[in-house]
Formats: sequence, C-alpha cells, structure tokens
Amino acid sequence: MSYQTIEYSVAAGIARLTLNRPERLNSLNTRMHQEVCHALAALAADTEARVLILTGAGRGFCAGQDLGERAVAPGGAAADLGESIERHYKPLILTLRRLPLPIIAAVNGVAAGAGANIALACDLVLAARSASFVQAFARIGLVPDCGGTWFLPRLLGSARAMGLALLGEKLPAAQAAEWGLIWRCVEDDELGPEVDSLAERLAAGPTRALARVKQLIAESGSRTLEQQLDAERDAQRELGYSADYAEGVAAFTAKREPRFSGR
Ligand code: T3D
Repeated sequence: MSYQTIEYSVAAGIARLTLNRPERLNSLNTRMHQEVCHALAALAADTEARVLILTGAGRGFCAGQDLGERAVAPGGAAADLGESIERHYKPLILTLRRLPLPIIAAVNGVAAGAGANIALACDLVLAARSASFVQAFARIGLVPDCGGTWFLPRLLGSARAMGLALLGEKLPAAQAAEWGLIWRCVEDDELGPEVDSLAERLAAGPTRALARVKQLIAESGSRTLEQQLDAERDAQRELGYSADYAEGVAAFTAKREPRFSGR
C-alpha cells in the first residue's frame, strides 16, 4: 500500500509512524484509518521492530476524527458513529494495547478528541511543552471514545476525569505530566532527541519482558491481587526460559552491560 496520509518506517529496531495531514492537524479520515491499520499489521508481522514511536507532522499530534467527513445538514441524519467506532477506533485502540512491544506517543502538539485518547492508549507519552490534551467530544455533543472514559478515571481519578470530559478544556502538557496523565513533558526542541534516545533504549531492551510488563499492567485493573500474582508467576515462568533472561543474569554476573536480543 502506498501511504498518502501517514509515514511509516522501521530502522534499527525502531518503527516510526507519523500521522501526516498537518493542514488538518492530522485528523483521522477514512484513508488515514486504513493506512494506520495497514502499517500496524505490517508492524505486528515485523520480527525486527522492538519499539514503536507514534507522532504527528506539523504543529499538531492529532485532532481526532476528521469532522469534514461528518458534516451534516441541520436536522439531517447523522452518520452511524457506532459503525465508525466498531470499524476503526475500537480495533485501533485494541491493536495498540495488544502490540507486544512498547509504544511511545511523541505528542508534538495538540492532541484532541480521539487523538488525545490514542496517545493515552500508548505505553509512554512524552509531550512537548507547547502541546495540550483536549477531550473535545462534549463540545460537539459526543462522549470521549477510544477508551477515554476508561483511561481518564484510572489515570487521574474521577474528579479530574469528569472535569476534562465535561468541560473539554485544553490541558497543557506540563499540567498533564503533573497530574500523572502522561510520562513526561519536555521542552519543544528536546522532544525529538528525548524520544529517539528512549526508543533506542527500549529497542535494545528485553522485548519479551517489556511486552509482558505492558500486558500485566494493562490487565491488572480487572483482576484481584491473587489473580495478578498468578499472572506474574506465569509471565516469570515463560521469561525464565528466554534468551534475554539468560543474558541479563550473565551480564550481571560478569559486571557488564547486557546485550538483549529480544528473544
Ligand atoms: O465520527 C466518528 O467516527 C466518531 C468518533 C469520533 C472521535 C473524535 O475524535 S470526535 C472529536 C473530533 N475532534 C474535535 O472535535 C477537535 C476539533 N478541533 C479543535 O477543536 C481545534 O482544531 C483544536 C483544539 C484541536 C486546535 O485548535 P487550533 O486553534 O490550534 O487550530 P484550528 O485553527 O482550530 O485548526 C487548524 C485547522 O485544522 C483548521 O482548518 P483551517 O481553518 O486552517 O482550514 C481546522 O478546521 C482543522 N481541523 C482541526 N481539527 C479538525 C480539523 N479539520 C477536520 N477535523 C478536525 N477534527
């Protein structure tokens, strides 16, 4: 597939997916949904990639659904948004959550609507100081989707989740970091270097273990402590046979840095 609305590449274990409709703040139209879906399928089949960076071109990260595709005459029948969620947004979020490698959201500018919650579905969110997060849905008569009503209360507690979802105000990146919504806020000109260095570190990490960390933390909310202890046991059992565990212990014993292969 030749991409028109995204850029996708893999090099040195690092996959990079850039939403690329800067004139529309990288809002998601049907074509972009198809291309993102195609790239993520390629990534899932790629045995070399060990980390994904998701970012946006230009001054925005992603402004959510392209509302140009949703224009309705006053009083006219609207699109079946349930169909759109089922076809595009729900699979996208589940794919990101289930990818067995860490995903960094490099939030280079405003992340609004589905764009904000796609970022929150990633594993580490780094944002430029000039970026912001907007639960824009209520402004157009919708509810937060892409897991917004699931992520926000878990990350922030219900008071802040309610405020953001009911009011749809911009949350500056620095405050998002202070509140624990994201991993870090960095100066604008530091975002690229910080993300690259984090991606290099993760790409050289024990990929199978990182995938299990991601899975265990994501699933913990629906389990009792005892169930979670069982899940951790099962993960340790599997990882105890991995080449990376053998390398980690050998490197520790030899007092050297580990060279993880991701296997
Ligand atoms: O429909 C379904 O399938 C259901 C699922 C829905 C998921 C959703 O995401 S619903 C929420 C959709 N998104 C929004 O409501 C956000 C709309 N955008 C904004 O509120 C603002 O643009 C921002 C707060 C994100 C940024 O504001 P600002 O002032 O920095 O930029 P701007 O001037 O508003 O936008 C720049 C351009 O991008 C502008 O075009 P123009 O005037 O230069 O020709 C604007 O129209 C365009 N743009 C921004 N967001 C969208 C968009 N065009 C289409 N769709 C957008 N979502």
